[in-house]
Amino acid sequence: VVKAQIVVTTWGADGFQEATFNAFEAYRNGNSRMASLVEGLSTCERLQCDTTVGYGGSPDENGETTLDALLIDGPGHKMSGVAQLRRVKDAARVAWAVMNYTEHTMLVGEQATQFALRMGFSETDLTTNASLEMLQKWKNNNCQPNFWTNVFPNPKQTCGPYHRNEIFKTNSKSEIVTNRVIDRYNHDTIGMVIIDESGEISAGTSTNGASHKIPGRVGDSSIPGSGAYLTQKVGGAAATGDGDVMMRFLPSYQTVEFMRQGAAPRSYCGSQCESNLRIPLSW
Ligand code: SD4
Repeated sequence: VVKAQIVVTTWGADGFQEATFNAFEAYRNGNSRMASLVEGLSTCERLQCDTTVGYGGSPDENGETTLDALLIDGPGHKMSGVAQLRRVKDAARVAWAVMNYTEHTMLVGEQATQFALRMGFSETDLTTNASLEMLQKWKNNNCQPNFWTNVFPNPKQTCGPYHRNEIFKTNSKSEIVTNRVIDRYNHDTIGMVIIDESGEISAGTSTNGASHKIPGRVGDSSIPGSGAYLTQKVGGAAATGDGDVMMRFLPSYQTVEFMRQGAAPRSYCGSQCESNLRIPLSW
């Protein structure tokens, strides 16, 4: 572990840099590592980084935006998260309240919202004109009646990319995935790792998850070991991408574990690294 004040964040544009800067400034101004991490993640939630963090992005099939966040603090291996948080903008701060005011590690869905409201967070609609537009565009492109049968999706047979059904086979996620190149424009989410001058680490994530997901879906970002992980005196990692695949392999945990065994941090970061060592994402 490097002993210095370091803030590392996923991505470099659309608010992510401000998030990094704000976290660093918060720490330099005397705030705790965790407070600084939360400040960084909250910056992205406020700025709706890439529309993939915070309100007004990645609408589910019903058009609702929900939020996932995870926090990990090195000393004591403290951890807390929220998943599918509804109608509250501050996912990272709610996750922090879970850490500070409960003995639990994760709260989900409507009950996470009720907890947040009891803690004094305000309730607000996470839908925006932009997210409604995303929903409409997707419906126009994908939810047309089937060409052969002229059947429009019914409740049992919907057109979303995350359903496996016969009629709307061509919308299946696997086809979308194989047809697309993964680059910075189609996966995002903020993941942040902070290391302080004594080598202590905090890490966390915040996201509004996958677009057009089936309501109720929990992604990788709030799952310990998947969205982020750290081991004191070894290092931290955070991951973004196709959460439905990633969460099956705990890539952040695996990366830190490889580092614990002596691998260089860049060794296991994936196809865009120089190294050909990869986290196995298939079995
Ligand atoms: C998820 N990994 O929910 C997150 C979000 C993401 O591109 O990175 N989307 O699957």
